[in-house]
Amino acid sequence: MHSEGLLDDEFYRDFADPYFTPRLSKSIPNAKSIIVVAVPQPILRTTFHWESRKVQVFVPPNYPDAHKVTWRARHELKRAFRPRQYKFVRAVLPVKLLAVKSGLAKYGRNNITYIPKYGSFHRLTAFFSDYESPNDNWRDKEALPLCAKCRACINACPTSAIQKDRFLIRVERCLTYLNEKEAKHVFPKWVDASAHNSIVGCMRCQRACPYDKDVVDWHEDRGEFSEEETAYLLRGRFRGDKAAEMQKKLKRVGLDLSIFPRNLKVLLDRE
Ligand code: B12
Ligand code: SF4
Ligand code: SF4
Repeated sequence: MHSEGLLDDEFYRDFADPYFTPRLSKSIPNAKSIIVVAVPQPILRTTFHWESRKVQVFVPPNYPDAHKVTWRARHELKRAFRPRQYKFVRAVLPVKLLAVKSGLAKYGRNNITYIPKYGSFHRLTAFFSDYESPNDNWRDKEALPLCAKCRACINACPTSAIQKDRFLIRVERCLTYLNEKEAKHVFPKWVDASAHNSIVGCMRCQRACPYDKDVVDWHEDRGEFSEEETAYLLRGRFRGDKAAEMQKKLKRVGLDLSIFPRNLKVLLDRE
């Protein structure tokens, strides 16, 4: 895709290694299968106290508990195969593509994957295993049936990253691509202030999708930041013990100091 000019150069440079360069883990040279697991996850809602107000912000599914999800998936796999004992070694691979080509999920036009019941509200994780599957379900990429006629995500996308004339999104326009970068990268002028809707990432295309209608309000309240902590995050210049302590607190809600103060500032300005 990159050699055909379909993928932005900077995006390709940043993500090619490790995600698009599959390598077999050295700890399992005799791997026979790749097992992909989808773990349902809600949106997190976290609170910042600012100027005597409580400002609630969203953290999309997927950002919190990454290690916990992998740990839980491995635990469930081990349990499912008992009394036989197989290895499950985490595989760093393009997991949406694997989930779709193995029949676990389908692609939406927004390029996110969907599973029954939980829609796009899931985290994907993959493992190399020495278990040899008797079945081979490998298939072509498949889109959700409604995508043939629906345009909801195209209309909802605040940066025109999802386009009518191609299935592959314009990643370099995706708000998530821009707001996951370190805070020293300012948002381009063409990003409207009203586009920002989550403290990191973006929920617009998922919220608009009919396949997410049963889960769209599924959220968990987690984390609260005092006026003093909010002021600290808005100041920037994070160093020493205070920064380490704050990093730990942010991790619990799936966040990281690197996106502050930029991402919080745009949400508070909007308020
Ligand atoms: C790089 C990356 C990003 C980049 C680029 C996203 C992208 N679309 O490529 C950025 C930073 C922008 C990003 C954003 C987000 N990401 Co991200 N990201 C990844 C990562 C590391 C690799 C994805 C990848 O392989 N991209 C390369 C492109 C080329 O592959 P692709 O998106 O699968 O594209 C396919 C389709 O276009 C399809 N296709 C092309 N033409 C056609 C035609 C037809 C008919 C069909 C059916 C298909 C089809 O083929 C392409 C692949 O061959 C994965 C983790 C991992 N290890 O895989 C997480 C991952 C994909 N991200 C994830 C999430 C949740 C997100 C966000 C939703 C977060 C958020 N709420 O803000 C957004 C969604 C943005 C979007 N609309 O895609 C989850 C997805 C879970 C899910 N339910 O799908 C993943 C899997 C992380 C995880 N472990 O769960 N992400
Ligand atoms: S909003 Fe519509 S077009 Fe977009 S992924 Fe969902 S069903 Fe497909
Ligand atoms: S995550 Fe947001 S910016 Fe990216 S494609 Fe979806 S709606 Fe557009």
